[in-house]
Amino acid sequence: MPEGMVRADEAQQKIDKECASLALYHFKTCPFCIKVRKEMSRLSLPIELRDAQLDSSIRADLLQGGGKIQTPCLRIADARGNVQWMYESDDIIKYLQQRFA
Ligand SMILES: N[C@@H](CCC(=O)N[C@@H](CS)C(=O)NCC(=O)O)C(=O)O
Repeated sequence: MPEGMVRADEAQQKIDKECASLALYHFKTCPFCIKVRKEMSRLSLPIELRDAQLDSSIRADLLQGGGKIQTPCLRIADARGNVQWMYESDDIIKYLQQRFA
């Protein structure tokens, strides 16, 4: 994994808080997921990882919320509790870069 970017403590704490409303549904060995996880590491984003391959309840959440079993999928919740399910590794990477880079 690439070494993550270093931010001032306060800036990183703000990012950590924002990342608490995100979760990445992934398969450990999926190359598209690896690409996204690398970018998360590069940007030092502590986003919760949910293994949709091995954990059947996480798999069920993904199917019910996102509509299909495909990873990676980023679950994005906003302050009002609205939830967006973002598929496609390139779209997820673009989103993370635009929001956090
Ligand atoms: N174009 C998608 C491809 C994602 C993809 O094909 N993921 C595979 C895993 S590597 C998948 O979820 N397959 C469905 C399955 O295995 O049930 C992306 O870039 O995210």
